[in-house]
Amino acid sequence: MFAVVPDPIPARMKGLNRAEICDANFQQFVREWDGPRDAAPADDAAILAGSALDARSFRELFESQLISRHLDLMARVLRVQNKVFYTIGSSGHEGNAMVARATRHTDPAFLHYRSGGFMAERFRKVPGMDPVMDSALSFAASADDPASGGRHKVWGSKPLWVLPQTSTIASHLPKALGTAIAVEHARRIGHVLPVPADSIVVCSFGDASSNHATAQTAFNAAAYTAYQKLPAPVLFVCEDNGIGISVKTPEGWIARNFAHRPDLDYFAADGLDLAAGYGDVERAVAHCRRTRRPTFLHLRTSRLMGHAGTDFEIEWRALAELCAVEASDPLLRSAAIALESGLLSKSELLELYEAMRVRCFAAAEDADSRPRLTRLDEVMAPLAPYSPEQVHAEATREPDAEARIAAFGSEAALPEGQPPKHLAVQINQALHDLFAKYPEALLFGEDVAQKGGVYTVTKGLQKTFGGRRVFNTLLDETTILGLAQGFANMGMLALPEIQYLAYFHNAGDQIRGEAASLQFFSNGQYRNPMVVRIASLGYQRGFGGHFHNDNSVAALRDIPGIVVGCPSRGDDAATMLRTLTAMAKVDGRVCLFLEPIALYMTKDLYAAGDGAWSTAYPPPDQAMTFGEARVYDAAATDLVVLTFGNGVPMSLRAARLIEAERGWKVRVVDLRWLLPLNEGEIARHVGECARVLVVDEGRRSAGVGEGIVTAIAEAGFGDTPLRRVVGADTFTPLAGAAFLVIPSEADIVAAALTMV
Ligand SMILES: Cc1ncc(C[n+]2csc(CCOP(=O)(O)OP(=O)(O)O)c2C)c(N)n1
Ligand SMILES: [Mg+2]
Repeated sequence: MFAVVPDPIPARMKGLNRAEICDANFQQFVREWDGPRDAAPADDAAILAGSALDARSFRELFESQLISRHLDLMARVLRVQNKVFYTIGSSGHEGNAMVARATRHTDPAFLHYRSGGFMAERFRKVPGMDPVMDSALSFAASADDPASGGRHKVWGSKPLWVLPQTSTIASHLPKALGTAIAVEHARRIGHVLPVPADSIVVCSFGDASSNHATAQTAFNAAAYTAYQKLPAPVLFVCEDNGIGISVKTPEGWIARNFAHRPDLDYFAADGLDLAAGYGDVERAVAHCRRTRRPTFLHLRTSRLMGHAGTDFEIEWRALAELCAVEASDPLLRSAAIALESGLLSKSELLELYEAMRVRCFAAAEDADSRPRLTRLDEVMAPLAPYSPEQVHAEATREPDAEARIAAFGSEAALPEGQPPKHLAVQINQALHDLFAKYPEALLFGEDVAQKGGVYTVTKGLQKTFGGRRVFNTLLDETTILGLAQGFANMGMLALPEIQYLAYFHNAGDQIRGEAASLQFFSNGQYRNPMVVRIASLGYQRGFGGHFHNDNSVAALRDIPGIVVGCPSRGDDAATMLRTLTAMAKVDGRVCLFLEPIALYMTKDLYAAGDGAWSTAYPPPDQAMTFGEARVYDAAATDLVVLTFGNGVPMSLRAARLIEAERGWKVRVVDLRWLLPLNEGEIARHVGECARVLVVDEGRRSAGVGEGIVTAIAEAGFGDTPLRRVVGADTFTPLAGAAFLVIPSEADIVAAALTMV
């Protein structure tokens, strides 16, 4: 408590607008200050006796605090004039500037939304940058905003290594940990990092957020790493203001929960008092950098002016309590330090305060006059870049011949010289090829290493390429996808495996909210390229149940910006993997590769032993064009079946029966690319054929089939006879009953025969 709450509380402090009250409190506090004053310290002398902070550092930190505070005050005023579009502020958290001062601008940072002080301080580290103007542009959602190009108010900066963060609570902790692990992992595979090798990763969040499952899994994974004596130099900064929106964190809970966690080294610092707190912040940072261990910095803060501009605390919180929080304002403490140390006089202090107000308002008015995003194509420009020529060139670029021979064991063992093979083998071979091509490729997930995955698809990779490039993770999909983002942030090629599609959904926010959004919210400045392999879909015989036969492609279909590919045979898998990897490398795309489990071992198509679903391995100079379908019997025009995955071999078999029954020539189109759907290709086939059948093994609602039908209708083919064969809107049961809920060959034939 830096100011005493007057009793009784004067009328001025009962006001509705707490921003105005904090503002007035500061001025009154300075005017009424009558404490002792020292002679001003030299720049490099301690600001106060016993403090680890020198006078120059204090002066700069205090200025960073003032920048942050006046940006908040400005936002509250200009929001109502529609000049600013964001009012979640940093007031009470300005002490986080100390963390920025004690770290480097090349220490990657993933920040809490109350990081105005941190940002203002980090801006000092690169000459010529203006924290006030840059922040004002972001508050104003101007297209000139250097962080996100006006897409969102984020704390982000390319030159300052602040990766922009959306405000899904705790969702950034796994990728922060992943980035810290990646900083250390680079050395082990000879990868050149974009930041110094002794960098640490800063990750801040609130006290309430620390309870989130995503946060807890990151703490656990960090400790799990450190327990094995593996480095994970992440500095978790918990900015504890004692509350989350309106729910108080139980007094003492953060210390209780974190002070004694094994392998998460706990430090506490007073974020409300620069003179007292700085030494502790420095110690935590130095510990993290030196020991490379996950470090937890518990930073005391307070929350002023409500959760956001829309939060009228006075309506739900006792006035005395509110005034007590406001009395703990860290700027009052900084003012006291400045006065007590003799660094500033009262009038100098008030002048400084007012000058910063003027600067922030001027910047905001300037920002308001700058262009905003006014066209959809501008908004979406960084979301899903695609450079067809470069992708093609990259996808067909052959790996070094020697590296291939080493990967496959001998020239004679090169897969293109082998007899036709099924899907699982060819994915395995394609992965060997990708590893030969990209020394920075890493494959990781549950059981992928020695065992080679549940279906042995990655078998032999670890043996060939070593445990540094192919490794098991702990059992947590959120961490797997956080690691993928971390490796990608540090320039490596992440090939995470998710054991089953159901378990992707378990951690989907890491892709939906985080990885897929990075290029969008950073205006294309940051990217986290990856190819996520996921064992997917139903139709497994003798191994079933819902979770091993998950067919919810629907849950992926509305994730903006990602690419979802699903091959149905081995050669397509190889060429598609090359294209996805090239899209990741060239355009930074986040790609999902759905592997139909039930087709992994399928060798035959029409009859046992016909080998018709085994294919020759495409040499490494071949790749699939993004969006291109595979068409079976392109000359057929009586009926077209639009399908993917397990639907492809089923439809091919059904086609024979339909032809026998009706005499129709049937065209089967394997769409292969499920997101985005190639609507032009769909329309072309429908336009050329008399009837259309959509076979979608996913559920009826929201599945790929709905997208196909919409594309057909929108292309103007609403009159073409159409049937849809889809899964039921149910969970998948065990054993034979599983086949009741998904389309069968008989269903496909029956649907076709209902058409005239
Ligand atoms: C996953 C998720 N759940 C809920 C929210 C809504 N929400 C936004 S901020 C917040 C409280 C966070 O409190 P704390 O972590 O203590 O941070 P503070 O705002 O106090 O700095 C909540 C519940 C969210 N953004 N994300
Ligand atoms: Mg809080």
